[in-house]
Amino acid sequence: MSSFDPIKQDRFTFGLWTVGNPGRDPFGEAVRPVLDPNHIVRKLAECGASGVNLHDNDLVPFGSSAGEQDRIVSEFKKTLADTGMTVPMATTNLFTHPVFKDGAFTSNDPKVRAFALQKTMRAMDLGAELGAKLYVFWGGREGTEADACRDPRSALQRMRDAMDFLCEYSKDNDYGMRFALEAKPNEPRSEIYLPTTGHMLHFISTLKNEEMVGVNPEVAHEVMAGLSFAHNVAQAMACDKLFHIDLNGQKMGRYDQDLRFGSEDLKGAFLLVRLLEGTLGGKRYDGPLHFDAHAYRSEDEAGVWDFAKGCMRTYKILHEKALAFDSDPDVVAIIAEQNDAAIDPLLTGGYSKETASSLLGMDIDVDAIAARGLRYERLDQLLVEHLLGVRG
Ligand code: GLT
Ligand code: MN
Ligand code: MN
Repeated sequence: MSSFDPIKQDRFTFGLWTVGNPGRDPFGEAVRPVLDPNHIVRKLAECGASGVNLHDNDLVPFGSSAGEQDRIVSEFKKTLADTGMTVPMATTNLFTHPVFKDGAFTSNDPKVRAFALQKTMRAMDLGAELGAKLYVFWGGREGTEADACRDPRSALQRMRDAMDFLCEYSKDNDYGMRFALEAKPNEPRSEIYLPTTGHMLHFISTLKNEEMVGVNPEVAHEVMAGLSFAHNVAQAMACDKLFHIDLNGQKMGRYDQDLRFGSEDLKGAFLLVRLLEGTLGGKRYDGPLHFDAHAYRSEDEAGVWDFAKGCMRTYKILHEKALAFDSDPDVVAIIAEQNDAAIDPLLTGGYSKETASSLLGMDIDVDAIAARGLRYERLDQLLVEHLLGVRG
C-alpha cells in the first residue's frame, strides 16, 4: 500500500449525493443507475473514507411514511456500524421539490417558510439520530430571477429569523450541533442571496447564537465568483469559523462543475492544502475533509470509485508536496528575506504613545526598498517545480 492510500484517520468524507450522482444534467438523462445508500457506505469504507454525509431525502425519499423511514434508518445504522463509518454532517434538501421554486426560508409565502422550517427540524432529528454534529445550510433556491419580487433586506431578515429559530431548536433538543453556512453566487437561481463566504461571515455576526454558526466554503462556488478560494478559507480560519469544507475542482467562468478535487487549478489546490494543513505555520484545520464533487458523465460505477480515490489521493499527495515546499531551504530563505525582527513587534503590539513616536522617528529608506527585487518569480517557479515533481 503506498502512503497516498487513504485511511480513516485522514478524515475524508463524501456525500451520498456525490458518489451517488447518476450523471443527470439539464441536457441529458442519468447515465448511471442510482446507488443504494448502504452500498455507497460499504464502497466508501473500502476506498478508505471515514464518513458519509447526507440530505434527508438522499436517505429517506420525500414523502416516505414513518414506518418506511424507520426501516430505512435502522438498516443504514447497521451498515454504518458494520463498516465503522460515521455521519459527521447532515443537511436538508430545500431545493428539489417544486414547492421551493422561489426559495425556502426566504420565500414570500409564509406557508413555504413554515414548511422549510418543519422539513429542516425533521431533518435535524434524522441527522442527530445518525450522530451528525455539523449541520450544513446551502441556500440553493434562496434567490431570484425577477428581482423586483421582494426587498432583498426582507430575504436577509427571513434567513436570519430561520437561523435564529433553528439554533434554538438544536439547543432545546440538546443536539449539540454547529451550523455551517454554504455560499454560492448563482445557479440554480440567477442570483443567490449571501453569494460568497465573506458575505456569510458578516451575516453570521448578526445572528443571536453566532458562536454556533460558521461556514462551509466550497471550491467551485468561490471560483465561480472569480475569487481566490484559499483567501476565503483563510478569512474563515482566522476567525475560527471554518466548521466544514466542500472540496472539488472548478474552472473559472463555468457552471458549478463539482469536478474531482485537484483536477483543475492544481496550484490553487496546492495552496489550499498548504493552508488547511498549516505547513507554512499557523493553526491546522482539523474538521472533516468533505468532497462535494461527482464523477464525469462518461463513467460507469467503477469510474465513480476511481473518482473517489482520486480526490483523496490528490489531497494526500498535495499535503506531502506542501510539507516539502515549506521545508525547502530556498523557499524558506525567500520568504524570510523581508523579515525584520526589530520592526515587526512595533506593528503587531497595538497602539501606544511610545510606539507612535518610534514609528514617527524611524528613518525608512523607501527608495532602497522600492528598488529591491522580491524574488517572487523564483518562489513561484520553485512551487511549480515541486508540483511537477522535479524537486522535493
Ligand atoms: C448540492 C450543492 C452543494 C451543497 C449540497 C448541500 S447539495 O449538491 O451543489 O454545493 O453542498 O446541500
Ligand atoms: Mn457544496
Ligand atoms: Mn458545487
